[in-house]
Amino acid sequence: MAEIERTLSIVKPDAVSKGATGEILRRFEEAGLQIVALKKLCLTEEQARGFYAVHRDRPFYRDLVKFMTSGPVVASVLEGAGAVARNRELMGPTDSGRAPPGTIRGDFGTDIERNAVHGSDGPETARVEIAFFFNAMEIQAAVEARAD
Ligand code: 3AN
Repeated sequence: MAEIERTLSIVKPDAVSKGATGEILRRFEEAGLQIVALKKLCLTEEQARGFYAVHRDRPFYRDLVKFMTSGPVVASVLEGAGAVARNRELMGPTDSGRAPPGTIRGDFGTDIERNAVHGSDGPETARVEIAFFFNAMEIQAAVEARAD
């Protein structure tokens, strides 16, 4: 049995604007991933630049930041057995143009930039990315509520 992990998910502006947020969150829950924290927000340019800082020297960086600040996003912390890999399976490959039907990127994305969702690529990245969007109190409150 895989270890219980947490991962960060972002429903990106393309998927939020087409009304796919509910269906995407439903797929997480159906796959056994619990939503332990959730928020809808608009990223500032500075926040988007910071979140994608690892890509700052890539040619697509400017467009990526522009896209990620083009409308609201829905960020969540997902928890479950092998959550990082499970979420990446549900998302499908980065390029929505190549992602198979049945994956989130295949069903709701358009291309490699407008690809509907982000998901952390490993447990350590997940810790950093979760802390970028949520403070400890926001996550703890949800976990305690669930235990009642
Ligand atoms: P993933 O999100 O699947 O881990 P990364 O980390 O390689 O993929 O890329 C981060 C984000 O940068 C992607 N979700 C995508 O939106 C964007 N991106 C990656 N490669 C390209 C590219 N060649 N052109 C445009 N955008 C890209």
